[in-house]
Amino acid sequence: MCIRDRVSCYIVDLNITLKNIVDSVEKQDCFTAFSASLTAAIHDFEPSMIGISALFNISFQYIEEIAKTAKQADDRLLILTGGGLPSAAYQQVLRLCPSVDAVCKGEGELPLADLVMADDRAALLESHPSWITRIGLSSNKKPEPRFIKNLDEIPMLNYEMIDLDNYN
Ligand code: B12
Repeated sequence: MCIRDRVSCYIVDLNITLKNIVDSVEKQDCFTAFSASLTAAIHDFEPSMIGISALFNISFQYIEEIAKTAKQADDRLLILTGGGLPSAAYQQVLRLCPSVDAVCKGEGELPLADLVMADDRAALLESHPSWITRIGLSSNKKPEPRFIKNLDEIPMLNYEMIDLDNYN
């Protein structure tokens, strides 16, 4: 079975939620607004996994808040994180963000595809070289990135998943 038949995705871009707060005259706490955006999307889309992308160190404070909100909306959700920050600081993320289930080290395309296609996702997270969980951390696992050598293998982005008017 092809990955596209197995999975459907939904993007919640919290930068847009943040931009809406900044643009609005009514000042609102950003954590409250992030929680509202995310909870509405979870109830509407009913995902089985959530991936949180964190590029910069300054994003650290948001990871657990977002993960906790997601778990509160549906405690069966598998909460994943990846990006520059979790890749570099996977130990701190797993120790300090109790609502996060697993961290991906490095490029996400292949590890995420392997996870989505796995029959036993919990087992895959333990056996896969690029994923790390608290169990892996306790056994001193060192996650390794997996690179796509031929970048032309990556399909074009599906721009229909976002509203381009929100971007410049
Ligand atoms: C493009 C870029 C920018 C752009 C766009 C930033 C943006 N907001 O998107 C611009 C020019 C605006 C920018 C600005 C800044 N940047 Co900059 N930027 C980069 C750069 C060159 C590439 C990032 C990128 O888009 N890569 C391509 C994407 C596809 O890769 P990726 O995000 O890593 O995602 C892959 C994996 O990480 C993983 N992944 C990501 N998320 C997830 C989630 C899950 C669930 C999974 C499984 C996997 C996964 O899969 C993805 C695909 O393989 C990096 C250096 C680098 N080589 O990474 C620096 C970098 C991220 N920037 C950096 C910095 C410091 C900044 C600034 C703070 C600089 C400043 N003083 O103003 C500002 C911050 C602006 C802001 N608030 O956004 C630092 C961050 C350091 C740190 N430890 O925090 C970096 C690492 C450069 C460096 N070495 O100093 N930046």
